[in-house]
Formats: sequence, C-alpha cells, structure tokens
Amino acid sequence: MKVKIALAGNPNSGKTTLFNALTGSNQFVGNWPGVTVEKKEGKIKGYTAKGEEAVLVDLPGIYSLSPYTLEEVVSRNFLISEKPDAIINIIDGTNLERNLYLTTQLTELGIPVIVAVNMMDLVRKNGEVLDVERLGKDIGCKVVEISALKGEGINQLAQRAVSIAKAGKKNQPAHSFEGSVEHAIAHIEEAIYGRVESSMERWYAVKLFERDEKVQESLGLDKELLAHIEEDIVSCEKEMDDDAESIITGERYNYIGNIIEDCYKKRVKKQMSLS
Ligand code: GDP
Ligand code: K
Ligand code: MG
Repeated sequence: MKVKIALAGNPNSGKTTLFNALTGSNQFVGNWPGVTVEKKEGKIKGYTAKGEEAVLVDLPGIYSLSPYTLEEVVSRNFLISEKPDAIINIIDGTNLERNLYLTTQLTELGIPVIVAVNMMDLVRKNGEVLDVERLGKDIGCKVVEISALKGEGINQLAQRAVSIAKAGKKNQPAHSFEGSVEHAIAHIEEAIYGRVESSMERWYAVKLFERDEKVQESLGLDKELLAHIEEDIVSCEKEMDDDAESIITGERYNYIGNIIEDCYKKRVKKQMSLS
C-alpha cells in the first residue's frame, strides 16, 4: 500500500523544518508542472509496514486556497486533482488566528486532515496554554503539538498521519456558517450534484459562492446553471448586506474567534507578595 500525504501551511510556519524532520535524507526536489515553483517530495520512514510506502509532498506556503497567487493555485490544484490520502496542516501556535484561516478551508476538502501545532516551545515560553483536545473538537480533526525545531512530537505526528491516511476516514467540517449562507451553499451543492465528487461538494459550493472563476471554468458549468447559482448568491448578499467573498471571510474569522476563545489562554504571571 502506498499512501500520499500533503504538507500544507502558511509561510514561516515551520514547513521546511518539519519536512526535513519527517523525511530526513529521503527527498526529491523538482518543479510543479508548468510553473517554476519548487516541488519537494520525500518518504516518511519507519511508520509503515514492510512493503508499504508513505510519500510526503511539500506544498508551497500559503495563507488561503483562493485563486490569487501561483502558490495557492498550485496547492489547491494538487489537493483537488491528486486527492492525497491525508493532509498534515502545520500551524504556527504563536499565531493561531492567522494560521487557522487556512485550516478552515483545508477541512472542507473532504480529505482527512491532521493539524500539527508547531512552535510549541515558544507557546510555552510565552506562558500561553492551548487545549488541543478542544481545538480538535472545534475544528473536527486530530491535533498534535510539535516543535519541529526541537524534534518534539514528530514521532506521534508521523504515526497518526500515516494512520489516518491508511484509514481514509474523512473528517467532517465541524462548523457551519450563518443560516442564510448555509442556505445558499446548500442550494449550490444541489445544483452541482453529480458533477463533483460528493466528498468535495462543500468545497466546490463555497468556491462557487465566492464566484471563483477558476472553479467555474474547471466545472464547465453552462450559463443557465451559473445564472441559477448567481440568484442564490445575490439573495444572500442582499440579506447579509455584503459581497459574497467578504461574507465567507467574515464567517471564517467569526468561527476562528470562537475557537480561540474556547481553547487558548494566556497565563497571567502572579506577582510574588513580600508581605
Ligand atoms: P517555512 O517557511 O514554513 O518552511 O518555515 P521554516 O521551516 O523555514 O521555519 C521558519 C523559522 O521558524 C526558521 O527560523 C525555523 O528555525 C523556525 N522554526 C521552525 N519550527 C520551529 C519550532 O518548533 N520552534 C521554534 N522556536 N522555531 C521554529
Ligand atoms: K519565524
Ligand atoms: Mg520553507
């Protein structure tokens, strides 16, 4: 059995450090097809049975799965068309709000995700406390604390990542957007039923709600269907008094705000009393 695992995260989240820790010297460097963005692949050794193989693919550092930068397009094309067996989403634990923005998108893809909260050495040093159990419940997937730099938590991460890739069990996105947004997305999902793989329906529906032209093109939707979808979008925009893309961004940050409130604390240093 050969499993393929993608490594995704923001720039500076520690992706390269983690990639090296997981693959050691088993690395191959090339380019993504058609573009001069570096592609790195490696093998995760030691966590597969004899005859099995776990390939780790390093995706370009990205903040979002929107269609605006080459890195984003390369990453999402890979995730959608190659459908890896699992995604390791590395996030910088000292910068949760910004990093979780990508997480909320990765978990919509219908691919099993494991979140590796990196920089835990700094998180602890800063007196910050993260409840990973809760974080996992809130985002609907497994979470592991690591320090890629110090080599902490790497074994556990590798073991779990290989295991979810082999099991192929999809995580369910744990959150839902505001009622009228969900309503529009449900309509769009209905409209594209049968045209996309069912596990990826939500991701496609959200992207179509955002009027993502690359997704519109890739699905080859006819004018009539696009007009039908546009009606759903416009009626939601009227109700929310905002444009579709901002609505989704706002919904993601609301969700992230709630997550952080639920699972993150900064310890207040106690003053020593001399009395
Ligand atoms: P990338 O841009 O995502 O590939 O990130 P890098 O792997 O290049 O790491 C960015 C910086 O963060 C480098 O200076 C790393 O040494 C540092 N770094 C990575 N992981 C950790 C960690 O767990 N703890 C600390 N303190 N620093 C880290
Ligand atoms: K850094
Ligand atoms: Mg890097």
